[in-house]
Amino acid sequence: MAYRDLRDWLTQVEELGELKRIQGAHWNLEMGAICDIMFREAPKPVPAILFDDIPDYPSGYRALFGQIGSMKRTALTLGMPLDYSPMGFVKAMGERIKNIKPIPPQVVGEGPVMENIRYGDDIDLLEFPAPFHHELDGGRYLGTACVCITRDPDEGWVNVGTYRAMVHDKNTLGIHINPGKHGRIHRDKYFERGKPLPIAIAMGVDPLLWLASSLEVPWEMCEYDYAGGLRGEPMKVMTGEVIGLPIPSNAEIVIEGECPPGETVLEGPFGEWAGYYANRGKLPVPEPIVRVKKVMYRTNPILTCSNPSRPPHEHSFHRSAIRSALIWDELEKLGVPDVRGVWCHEAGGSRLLNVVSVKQRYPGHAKQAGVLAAQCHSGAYVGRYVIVVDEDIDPSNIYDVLWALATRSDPERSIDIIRRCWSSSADPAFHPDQKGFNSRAIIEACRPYEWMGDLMPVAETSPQLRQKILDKFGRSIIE
Ligand SMILES: Cc1cc2nc3c(=O)[nH]c(=O)nc-3n(C[C@H](O)[C@H](O)[C@H](O)COP(=O)(O)O)c2cc1C
Ligand SMILES: [Mn+2]
Repeated sequence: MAYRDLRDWLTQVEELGELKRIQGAHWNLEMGAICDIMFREAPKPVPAILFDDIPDYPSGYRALFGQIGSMKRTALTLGMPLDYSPMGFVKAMGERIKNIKPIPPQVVGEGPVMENIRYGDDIDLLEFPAPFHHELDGGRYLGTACVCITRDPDEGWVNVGTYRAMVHDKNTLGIHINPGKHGRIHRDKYFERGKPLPIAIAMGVDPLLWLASSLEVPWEMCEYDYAGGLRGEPMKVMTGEVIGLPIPSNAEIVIEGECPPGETVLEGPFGEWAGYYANRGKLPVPEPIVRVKKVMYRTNPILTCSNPSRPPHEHSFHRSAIRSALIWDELEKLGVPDVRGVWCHEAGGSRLLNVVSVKQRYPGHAKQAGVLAAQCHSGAYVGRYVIVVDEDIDPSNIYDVLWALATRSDPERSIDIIRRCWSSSADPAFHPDQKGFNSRAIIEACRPYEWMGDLMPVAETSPQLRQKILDKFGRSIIE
């Protein structure tokens, strides 16, 4: 059943047995470390973790980590059946994306987020238990599992993107938006005119909106409309009093403010999704400031947090699964036939190591799939390797992918490099002074198309013989 807001979603997650409540963990390192340790060491599915009784904060002021960190929670968020294999989910999600009809948000006059309102001197961003996530971080982060709302000053459309925000003092944040991100292009357009960027930042939003805001939804497509399309009913928004932009009326916390051009504060370092402090290592970086003018929050707010670190981390799985579906959808829309699967491996931070499987139909088909997977919008940002495999390889099965790579490719014949592609300060393979571009390897780990009539058979038991053996000797030989 569709949920109404984060609190309703949490009730359903608890019924699924996927919510762990922890009392007394400190905002300073303990919450982040618990999340990091659990997502790498606890048996799967790792539950969402709701921290309460956080030292220095009133009981009831909670922090939620690991929100969408399992198959069931990903599917629940999207209103899909809860039990899929990874590839089964990617296929089903692909169907949803293919048929999506964006639905604009419904504007309402009020919402639960208005329960508490602060202006001016009464604002204190550390009223919320913003975590100090990892040991080498440079500060406390209010915005990680957040959504940032901006408007394009030329074209008028609204973007909702997840960009991290570090608390600088009681009413200012430093915000890190990478080049090419939609909110960054909006900000650059305001700054080019010498004008401040109006911005809202919300935490504890409908998990589906958070999911949409952190994905590569196309340019000019508002993530409110996209999330509404995925849900089949509109998101609820109010018009922000200070900035005039739509803000989620059922969020836990909403901040309105502006980024004035030319004003920066030191931001970071912050442990990032690829598993490193890649931006400038141990050093903070000057980033534009957000001056906060108004804060609204629900009574006993839940601050949603996300703790990227060495993978697998809390959002590895859902980002791999959903980005795989997005890339697959784009390949089909670009006219690539017979794509049989896509998987963005968690070990690559769900971006750096992507595998596409195709049933080769013509010479050059595999290369076309690989190059487009590396450059379509969902795959273009900080990719590195795209491995193309045949249809008998499950791209999410890393052993089979490595088998195909080791046995069906020859480096000289099979690897092409595309230079000067869209990278990021988060690309750990580049020195801080050399960030910006990276290259891509397209690796054809398929059997060469020209051999198709003359394939070397795979040395494995046929399905028919396998069945006979299992019938005769019982499944106990494999279970
Ligand atoms: C937890 C989390 C934190 C993120 N932090 C940032 C960030 O600080 N800066 C950034 O540019 N992208 C960040 N991203 C990635 C963007 O949210 C993602 O690329 C999204 O597509 C951006 O929206 P846009 O396409 O509308 O720009 C983060 C994603 C997640 C899941
Ligand atoms: Mn966008």
